[in-house]
Amino acid sequence: MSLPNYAPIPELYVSSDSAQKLKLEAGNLISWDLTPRQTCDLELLMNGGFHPLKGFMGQADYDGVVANMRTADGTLWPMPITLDVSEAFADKVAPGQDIALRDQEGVILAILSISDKWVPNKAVEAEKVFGADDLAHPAVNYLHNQAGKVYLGGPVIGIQQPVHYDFKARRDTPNELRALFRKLGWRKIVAFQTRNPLHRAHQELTFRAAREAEANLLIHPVVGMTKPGDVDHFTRVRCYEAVLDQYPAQTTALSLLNLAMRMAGPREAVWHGLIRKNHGCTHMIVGRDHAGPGKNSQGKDFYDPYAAQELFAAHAAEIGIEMVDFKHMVYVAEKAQYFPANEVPEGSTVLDISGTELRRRLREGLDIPEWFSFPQVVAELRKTSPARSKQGFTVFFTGLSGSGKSTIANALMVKLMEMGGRPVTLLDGDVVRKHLSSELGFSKEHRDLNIKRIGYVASEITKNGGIAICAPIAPYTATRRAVREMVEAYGAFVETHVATSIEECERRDRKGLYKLAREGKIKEFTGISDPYEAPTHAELVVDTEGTDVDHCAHQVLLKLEQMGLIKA
Ligand code: PPS
Repeated sequence: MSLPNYAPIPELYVSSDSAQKLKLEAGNLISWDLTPRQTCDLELLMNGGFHPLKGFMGQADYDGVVANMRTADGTLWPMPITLDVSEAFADKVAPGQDIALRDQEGVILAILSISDKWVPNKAVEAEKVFGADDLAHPAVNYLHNQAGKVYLGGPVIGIQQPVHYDFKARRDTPNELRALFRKLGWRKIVAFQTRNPLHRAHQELTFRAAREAEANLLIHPVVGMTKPGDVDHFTRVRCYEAVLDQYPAQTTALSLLNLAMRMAGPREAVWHGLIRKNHGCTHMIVGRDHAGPGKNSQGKDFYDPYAAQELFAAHAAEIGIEMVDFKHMVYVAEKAQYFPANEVPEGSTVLDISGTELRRRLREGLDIPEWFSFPQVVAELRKTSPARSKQGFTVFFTGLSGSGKSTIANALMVKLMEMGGRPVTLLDGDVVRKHLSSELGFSKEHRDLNIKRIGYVASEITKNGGIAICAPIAPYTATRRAVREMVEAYGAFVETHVATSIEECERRDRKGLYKLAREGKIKEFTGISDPYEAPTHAELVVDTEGTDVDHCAHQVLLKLEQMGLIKA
């Protein structure tokens, strides 16, 4: 079981001559523009990373995988790999038809011969695959709020790999890695899957894991899609490259995997095992809470921390790869050395810094000791995560029309400008609708589009170190969450609910719109004839009834100070 298979794995690509021909012919086909996640999935389907899958799953395979982790022919495969599309697109195509799959720049990557088209039961998929139909799980949120309503399945003909301009030399297909292992004569290869920067404890544990298994080590980080809020892959790869020098020469390789993770814990661990097997590895390190999604909406862990190891162990023979247990490594001060937590000499001082503590220290610009991480890694992290008081951020006001959002936002803007230091941009509801969204109305679809545009601009401002203040109604929770995810990739998102009641807004009726809405002269009016989903997890709630604007703006400033975003 633990001998590598150097022989090439089947890919789904056609020859380059056929690819040229197909590309021309595919110009006449209906095209689907792949989402970033689908592009990741397609890349691994085509290059054999998802072997033995031959395309996006049809309904029988999907049903089997959802129900019991097996495709229709009984093959172990724990994760649905599906092509989700909108209803409008699904209406235009039918089984038996070929469609072109294009990347976001319009390049044709593959042809899908549609064999199945169906509407999945997403609640069942969430329960079975992710363990709970709970939107706090990033993949469940994706399933309900981002994925299309209809699935298409069928075999894929690969035309070309998705183009990557970054870290080209560090990306390898399964066959390229197999060839490399053969060339180097590596017979046992232990893979380390990660979505985080490596610190000294990781270096120690991977080194030990490889030594115990008498294997070489493949550091195989995911650079496709990880958990929202993770350190971006550009920074991480620079960190991995720095850590690579810490291993004995010729023992360790680094290769980037363009996988879109689902954070599905136990099922994800089995999936990662199959993917590593396809990449020629013989062992994989599975840790505590492998690919864990964080807490559920009740504040509890989604999975038992050892469930991933158990499920992997139960299927190890079938996966064809051995599991190496992750040892929790801690630093023992007296010995100036790392030890597995269960081998610490009695009476010694154990030092450890949790992920949360590390983020706090980075945020606040505090010391990160050398025993914890490598100076180059810390320097890279500091470059991309400057102290919070130097980062960009977004204050996102939400509330009914006339609740006072714009007034507070304006007051906040001038106060922040008075303080100086960072450029401030106000994206007020009305102003945005005049410039960015002049063609949009107030249907759910148009409102969502409007908010996503605001979110996009705010995330760009945040990324570039500025302050974005947004003040739309933004009535839908899922859309606000999507904006949060966009912004949090670069800085803090401070959702502020201006919680003025509908009665008070209507009483004020500054623009006379409530009256018109009551008379039916304005349709789909928020709070009257259209929904407003009040936030339940906003960073701040301000009440404008009986409080003046200045005080409300001050409350926001205090919150920003408390979050370390501004200095008093
Ligand atoms: S949304 O839902 O977030 O896209 O709305 P937003 O872009 O903030 O626009 C709200 C402003 O448009 C005016 N207006 C309406 N609001 C709600 N519902 C309907 N049907 C509507 N029609 C026009 C209204 O002046 C809102 O301004 P504010 O500043 O919120 O009072």
